[in-house]
Amino acid sequence: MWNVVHQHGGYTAPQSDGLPEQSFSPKGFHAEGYTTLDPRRAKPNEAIYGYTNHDHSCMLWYHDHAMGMSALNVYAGLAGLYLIRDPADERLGLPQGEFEVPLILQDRTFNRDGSLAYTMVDREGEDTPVVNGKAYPFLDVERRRYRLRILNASNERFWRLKFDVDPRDALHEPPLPFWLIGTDGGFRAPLHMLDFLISPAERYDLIVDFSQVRAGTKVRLTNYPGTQVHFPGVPGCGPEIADIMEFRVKPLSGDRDRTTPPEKLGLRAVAPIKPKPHTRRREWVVYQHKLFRTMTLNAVPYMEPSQDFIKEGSTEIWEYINPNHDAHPMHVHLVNFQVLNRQPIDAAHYQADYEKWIYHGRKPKDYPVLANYFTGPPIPPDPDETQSYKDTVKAPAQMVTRIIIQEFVPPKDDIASIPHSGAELPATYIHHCHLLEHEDDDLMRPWTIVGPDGDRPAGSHGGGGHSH
Ligand SMILES: [Cu+2]
Repeated sequence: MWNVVHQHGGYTAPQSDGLPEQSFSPKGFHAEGYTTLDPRRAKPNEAIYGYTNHDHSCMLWYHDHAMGMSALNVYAGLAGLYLIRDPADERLGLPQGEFEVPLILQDRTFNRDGSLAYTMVDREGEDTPVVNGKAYPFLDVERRRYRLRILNASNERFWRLKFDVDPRDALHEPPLPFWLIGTDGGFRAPLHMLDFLISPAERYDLIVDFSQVRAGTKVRLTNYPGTQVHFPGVPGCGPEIADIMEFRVKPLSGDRDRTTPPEKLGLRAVAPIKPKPHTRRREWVVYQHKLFRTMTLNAVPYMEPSQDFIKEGSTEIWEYINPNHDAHPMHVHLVNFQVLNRQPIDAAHYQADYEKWIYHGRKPKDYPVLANYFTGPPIPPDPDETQSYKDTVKAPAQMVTRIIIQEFVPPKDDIASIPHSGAELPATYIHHCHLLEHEDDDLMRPWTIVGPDGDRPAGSHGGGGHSH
């Protein structure tokens, strides 16, 4: 199978980012955009990439990003975690070693012989929860605090997760609250929670205190009843999954728990990025073609060259306009961002007028003015999204979702003294829906960071500058 690896959440130069057009095959065939560092050392069926890593701790992941087949490749298993550590974190008093547990959540369907079935071809959807590659697993835990680092690596499934305890085993009410201490981009101020909605590609870093239940308790990680594959709840995209995994609580072995209680962790609140009156807004319409049902951003196919040129160092507000009936998790390469707000729109009218604009030759005067379609005031982000850095955001149905991205700057230094491993301008990256079948469908577009001398790289015309 053709494939290419993308480090999700990484601060990476374009030539190492694993864009779809950089795909290559086991036999050494290369897509037109194939790149490798140190070409003399790479075999034809290899690519050498350089990752800068961040200067702070966070949980990234890597997965296949091949042109038109990332859904199949990830389903088959091409996904894994990539942890960045900061020595300063040692002093926080977090659960470590066997008490820090990564959990990769996916949904799968199995044939009778145990082999993987890929049902999305028929849009049936997967029926079995798989954690770290195991269906319905269990984990023995002690009566102490654990750090659970959760990634939703499902192709399409949203989960609303909670910890369930039989009321007879509960010592308190509610029995097992937990604290959110980090998201996609790293730590945040601890937030007390009872459940949370996680879309594909999002990460939640949790502290769960199993000393709050008796030994012998079976704590179940479950999906909130009624949570459909596609949030908020359009049935028909796959069976509901209730139970995911079980934690079997045992007595403390050895030392008492010396980790810091979550509310006393020295984690500072992330300062909000404040938009200024002149901060540039950029609209991205999640557009589904009314006849063919294919999906694009701004009704432009992925392979059309970049039309969005962003001055290096600038701050922008991106508005994901979603007139559809379900949510899309939008992922931006290279940058971390903050969720600004969401605002409901008259989706039917917006969609109709947007189509009018397309079918009447995309004249600027026909382009729907977003402000004319608001049906209510902006809504602040959910508590688990505020004051944290994200690389993936839920763009709910019939809403505009606004994110603010500060300082578009690619990593320019060469990595490990390898020539041409740093970014050069113009630097083209992508953003896309992280429902993998949507990404493959075409809900993905390039965008380009350019130097200070203008909107477009020199010599480009009519939206050129898509660097290969
Ligand atoms: Cu989508």
